[in-house]
Amino acid sequence: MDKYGYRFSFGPWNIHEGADPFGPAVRPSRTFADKLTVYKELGFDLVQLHDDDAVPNLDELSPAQIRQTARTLKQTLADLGLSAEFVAPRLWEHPMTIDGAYTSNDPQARAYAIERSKKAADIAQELGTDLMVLWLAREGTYLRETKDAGRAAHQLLEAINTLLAYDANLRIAIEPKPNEPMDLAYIPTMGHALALGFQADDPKRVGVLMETAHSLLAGLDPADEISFAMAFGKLWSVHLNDQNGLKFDQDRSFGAINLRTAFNQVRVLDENRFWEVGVVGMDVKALRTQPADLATKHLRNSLSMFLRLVELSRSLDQAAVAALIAARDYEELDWLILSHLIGRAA
Ligand code: 3MF
Ligand code: MG
Repeated sequence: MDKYGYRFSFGPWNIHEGADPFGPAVRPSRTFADKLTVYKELGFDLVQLHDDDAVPNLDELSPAQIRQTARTLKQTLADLGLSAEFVAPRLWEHPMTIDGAYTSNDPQARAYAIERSKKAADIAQELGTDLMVLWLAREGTYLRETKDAGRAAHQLLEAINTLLAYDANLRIAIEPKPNEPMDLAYIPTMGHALALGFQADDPKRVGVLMETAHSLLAGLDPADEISFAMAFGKLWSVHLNDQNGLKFDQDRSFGAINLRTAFNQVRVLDENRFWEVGVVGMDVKALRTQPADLATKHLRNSLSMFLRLVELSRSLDQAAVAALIAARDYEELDWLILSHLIGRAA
């Protein structure tokens, strides 16, 4: 925990080999165990996990074996002073999920997705976290005519209700994203995710995770997405990162591209006391050019940027801001904020 009470997390996928669609890995793989050793060094206390990060090859294991492996991991994490923030079912790599999971046209694929998600819930329970994150990767279409978006909404709702009934303590945070890997994703924004959650059988247990890059790809302001979810007590996690315009999902270090947007995300998180309700997750990737022994600096940079922006948010001259708002002198307010961000007097 930092001096402001925030706790930080990232996932093992955030230390990666640098492969992209046009080239292979450029850094050697680090084992999961090895990755776990860097968390504390970098100031992180919690680990975000896909179900198969926690329990490799879970499709080949019995429910009892899955639970046993998860229990062992819980101890491994505890020995390092770490705990799990959430478990996310990985519903986008298995052949059964090629054309969607909960919204696949194939009933067998839909059944696979539900069974797999139940296993993820078991893993979360064994790891001592009640939070499941649903990134709905392949729930969408490459071709609009292939699925019915209304039917898909009901299929997604049904899947969420099934999971809520399966585990009475489970909370589900939907992580919206408008595209990639699909051309058009269902549940592209916070608004879609919240609407779905409010329709669930137990709406209190459905919330959201806001990822900066995903909001930017949807053409939305990440700070407003945060505020909208927090207005209803629904923001349970974040994936802070950054994104340079409308292209592939870049997962750049937090604040590296849109510094003022980063400031505003931190400002609204801090004003709404996010440290009391959730963990600050970073979903960032090192640049492909980064040498292997220096390939955790994106995590360090993102966490340090968050803390520096908390400092800037709290040291903003609130009386001056209020006076400029009252005078409707927004140009002067613009200058005040920019000067504050670059550390100069207005
Ligand atoms: C994709 C993502 C994912 C999710 C992760 C946990 C691999 O754009 O952001 O990262 O964050 O699956 O939900
Ligand atoms: Mg993410």
